[in-house]
Amino acid sequence: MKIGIVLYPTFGGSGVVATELGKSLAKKGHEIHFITYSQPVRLGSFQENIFYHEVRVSDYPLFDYEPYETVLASKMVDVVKHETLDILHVHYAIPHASAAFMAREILKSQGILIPFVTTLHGTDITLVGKDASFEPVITFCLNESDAVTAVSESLKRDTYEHFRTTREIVVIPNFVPVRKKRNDVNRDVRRRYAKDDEPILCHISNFRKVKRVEDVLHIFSAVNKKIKSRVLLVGDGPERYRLEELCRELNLCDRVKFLGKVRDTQHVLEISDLFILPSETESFGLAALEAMAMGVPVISSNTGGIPEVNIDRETGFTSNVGDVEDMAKNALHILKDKETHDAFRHRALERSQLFDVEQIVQQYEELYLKLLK
Ligand code: GMT
Repeated sequence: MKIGIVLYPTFGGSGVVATELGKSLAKKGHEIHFITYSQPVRLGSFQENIFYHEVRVSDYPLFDYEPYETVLASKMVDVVKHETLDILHVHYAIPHASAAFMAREILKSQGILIPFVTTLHGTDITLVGKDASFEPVITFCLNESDAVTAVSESLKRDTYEHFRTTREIVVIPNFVPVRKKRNDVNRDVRRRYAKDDEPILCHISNFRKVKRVEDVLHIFSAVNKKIKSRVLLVGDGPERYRLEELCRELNLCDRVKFLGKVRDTQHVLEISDLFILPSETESFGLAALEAMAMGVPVISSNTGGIPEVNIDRETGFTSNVGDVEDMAKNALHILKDKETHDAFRHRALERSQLFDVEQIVQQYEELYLKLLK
């Protein structure tokens, strides 16, 4: 098949999922055309069957806001026509599904029929979706998509709760490349961040308020009082300055490392002992799944789709949002001895295998084929 994938190209989970999906489909022989405004972060170097079409919005002096959605729709029309695509798969309802709707209708008027699949990732539904001004557009796009998928059961429920749609929503969870066993830890690399007997806690996000990264520091502070440890914070975003301030207030600067944005997070996870995800809301929690796939147990909140990924007392622990005391207690429980830690590591790795990229990508393939029939 020739598949157009429209995505946000950033470090965010939806961009990662869309890019990894395209890469896997390309390896299976499909021709993949990424359509977005800059090179997707996880795309990497030259790969067979992969093409990237950049959407360029000119700076018109007349407009206060660049008409990205319109330019994107025109680009989709162009790529579908000239690359003879079979299907479009857009990640995020706004503005990608509305642009896809426009493109599909333009193409229809020219005698070209192409279906589009919309995948919901969360923020469009749970946060932006609650902003009433977007509701009519999102509802319309859901109803007009040829198929709608959501990355968790929780997101599917939220969508039905907030939007007046009767459209069937198929849950296709996010995925990871799975491993049978943990990668060997590069001791030299690890020693740059911690002594051998100091556990490394890790958090990866875009440092938005919804991620509650301050909680990570409070949890770490409590853990560090009992077991001398370190924390690696990966990512960047609006909360970064506040977090740096908090480190100073808690007197933890020498134990907290801000690594900034990291493209290939698996190397950080390789040397980590515990992953912390205390989010206010999370439709899935891809970062937690990526940690589990590296054999890193997860301490998380129990919100949204996280409990579909991180199983309480099995692959880590889940607590109420904001209950940093409970999260710290649970972290200490996992780290209390090697045997307990290894058991959690093992179960985290094992559970991640249910989200095997090979199997999940096949579900998308089957969905495309069904629509093309
Ligand atoms: O979490 C973010 O801020 C990024 C956001 C995105 O759109 O890239 O992530 C959403 O999609 C991910 C991939 O499906 C999910 O794993 C995240 O849970 C979801 N984020 C939220 O729901 C807040």
